[in-house]
Amino acid sequence: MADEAKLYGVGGSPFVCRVKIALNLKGIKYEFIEEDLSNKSADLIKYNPVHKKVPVLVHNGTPISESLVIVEYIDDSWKGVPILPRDAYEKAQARFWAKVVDDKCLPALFKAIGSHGQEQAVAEAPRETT
Ligand SMILES: N[C@@H](CCC(=O)N[C@@H](CS)C(=O)NCC(=O)O)C(=O)O
Repeated sequence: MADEAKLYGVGGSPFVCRVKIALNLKGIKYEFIEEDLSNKSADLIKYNPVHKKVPVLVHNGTPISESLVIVEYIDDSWKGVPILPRDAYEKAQARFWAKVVDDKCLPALFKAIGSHGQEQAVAEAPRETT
């Protein structure tokens, strides 16, 4: 049976983009289904009932949610260019830095982009982390 892959996403999302890069690195053909996040589809809610967020990859009818989980799933399920290191320590490091990006970098970026005036100046200013 040929693999069927569908990606539910939106344009401009770094989380969706991450999954598209993984799919492209592996050379996987997939159907992209554009979601309207102000009017989420019944499929999105069915496939990701916990968070109701994109991206969701549906592989042969089975849904996988959360971009980093999806990237690992793609790496484990398809041969070709490896995405994550095979060495356990190096893989742990890669997961650590991916989590830093999600927990620290992206929220700061979204705040800087989504605010104005003084709030934006504060969000953009470099600061010490403790
Ligand atoms: N931790 C999630 C974040 C996904 C996420 O925040 N997706 C946004 C689009 S960029 C979304 O679906 N938002 C809809 C909502 O919050 O209701 C992941 O890595 O997949």
